[in-house]
Amino acid sequence: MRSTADSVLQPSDEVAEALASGAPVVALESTIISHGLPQPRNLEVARELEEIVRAAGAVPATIAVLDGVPRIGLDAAGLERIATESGLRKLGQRDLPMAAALKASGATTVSATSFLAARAGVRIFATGGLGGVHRGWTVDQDESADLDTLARTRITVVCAGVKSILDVPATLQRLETRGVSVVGYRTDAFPGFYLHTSGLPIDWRIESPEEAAAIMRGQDAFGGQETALIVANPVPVDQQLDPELHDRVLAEALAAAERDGVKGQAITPFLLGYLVDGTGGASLEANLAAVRGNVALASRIAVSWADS
Ligand code: PSU
Ligand code: MN
Repeated sequence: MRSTADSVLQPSDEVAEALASGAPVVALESTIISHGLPQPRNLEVARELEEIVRAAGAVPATIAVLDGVPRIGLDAAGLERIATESGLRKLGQRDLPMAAALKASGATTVSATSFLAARAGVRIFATGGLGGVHRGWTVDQDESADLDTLARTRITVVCAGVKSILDVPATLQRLETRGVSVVGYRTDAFPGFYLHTSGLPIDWRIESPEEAAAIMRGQDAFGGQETALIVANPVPVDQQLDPELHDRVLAEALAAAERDGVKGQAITPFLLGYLVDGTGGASLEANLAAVRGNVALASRIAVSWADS
């Protein structure tokens, strides 16, 4: 028998009720918890991010696949599983049918989370930094599936730009080519993930969550291709990683990845982990500051969107 998206996705009761009544919901991804942050801090962070959403008057929907079932909103036991279970896979959008058929469990990346959130009817999503074009693309063509999904998924992603381990100018170029709208939140510069700025300009700037909601209404009104809106929200200057330390340790991390032949799905967690160790944990604090700010802003956008 054929099944539809509705019968495959499993929203939590709380998320299902919120969606049915038009209350604000914010999607949160699980790869950052399972593969992007060290244990045991990751479980505290998973809980804290949900609290930030609730404090703003919205409902958190952390997304992951458990035993083959895409969950839209996790209970306490589910959160604990994604933070502590060994052998959890990292699932992009293309992995979802296999995970479902083979009853696998895994954390969802920006691509899988955006895809599932949009299908469940969740319009706003917060993460740390997007994936993008990797340095060395000319040799191995490693471009995160995040970009392709965002080029054909109607979702608003609040992020601190793209991860600084990437080729940031090439990633911005790809977003332009693929027609993904990008706005800076109270900034004219594209954020640099761990850093307040990447040094690259953005064409559009907004000052309020209401302006983000207005752009979203505009996307729907134009009715073109179902693209995403990226709201780029920089980590505050006083909470960023020291730029010199960042540049030095990142150069070491990239050299180590090259030397060890780290590629594909493993490269992003490898580089993020190297930065945490190499900066004595300072990159972790900057990453968390960025994510917290993004979750708070996404919640305000969700509230504004629900009111509009
Ligand atoms: N943001 C963070 N930490 C992370 C990620 C994002 O602060 O670990 C994850 C996201 O899930 C993103 C993924 O989709 O890294 C990108 O992986 P890849 O480059 O293999 O597509
Ligand atoms: Mn990749």
